Amino acid sequence: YNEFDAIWSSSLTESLIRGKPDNQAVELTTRIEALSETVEVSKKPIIFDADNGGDLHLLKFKIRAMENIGISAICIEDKVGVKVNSLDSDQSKTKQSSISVFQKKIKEIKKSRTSEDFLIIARVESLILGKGQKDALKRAENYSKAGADAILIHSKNKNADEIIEFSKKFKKSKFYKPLVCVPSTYSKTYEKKLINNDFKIIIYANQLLRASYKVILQTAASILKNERSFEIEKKIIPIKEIIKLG
Ligand code: SPV
Ligand code: MG
Repeated sequence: YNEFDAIWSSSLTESLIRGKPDNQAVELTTRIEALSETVEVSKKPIIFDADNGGDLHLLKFKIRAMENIGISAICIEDKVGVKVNSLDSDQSKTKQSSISVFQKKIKEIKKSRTSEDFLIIARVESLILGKGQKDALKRAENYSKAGADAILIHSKNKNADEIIEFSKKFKKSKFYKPLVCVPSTYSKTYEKKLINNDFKIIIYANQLLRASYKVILQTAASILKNERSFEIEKKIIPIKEIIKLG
């Protein structure tokens, strides 16, 4: 059946499945190592959400580890300090990186990768932080100049207007690079509209975990209430099907 083209290794969902918040409590190294099991069973390209990439002087080792394991792309976001998930309504503690510091990280990744097929996606948080189109554009151009292969423009608006406006402006830039978006809050927007506005990668960052978590909670509640699993059986995948998944 229809399949997704790639896997997004989300910092949010990789943290939540370990019972931790999306604040870099789960070390990048732990997440990278865990993905070596994913590549044993999947041929799909993996885009690794590396938060802000961590310390500049340690980045080269992480890049080597990612490439060795078979990860296809790294995505780093221009935040510094204590991390708050971008979709959180309270961004008062979030600080954006200076352009030059973030450029250094992009250059370090570019220098460290052994293959140009390992892509660098630079994520601009300006719209999340209310800094406006001008700031977003300036950053995207500078990250592109530093060597980013693609730009992720993030937004937590209810519609896609601001990222489409960004796309139209960035398209005219001589530093234009392919665009990536994450339609979590603007879920009413059809992919077609995003594709028609030049987005090349569309990431469904958390929907599958949200789906499974809901049923996991229902299942636990049902077993605890009924003191048997019979009542929930029709809502969960039959044993004879799940044993065939491996
Ligand atoms: C993630 O999935 O961890 C992301 C996307 O970075 S967001 O949660 O919107 O920050
Ligand atoms: Mg993340």
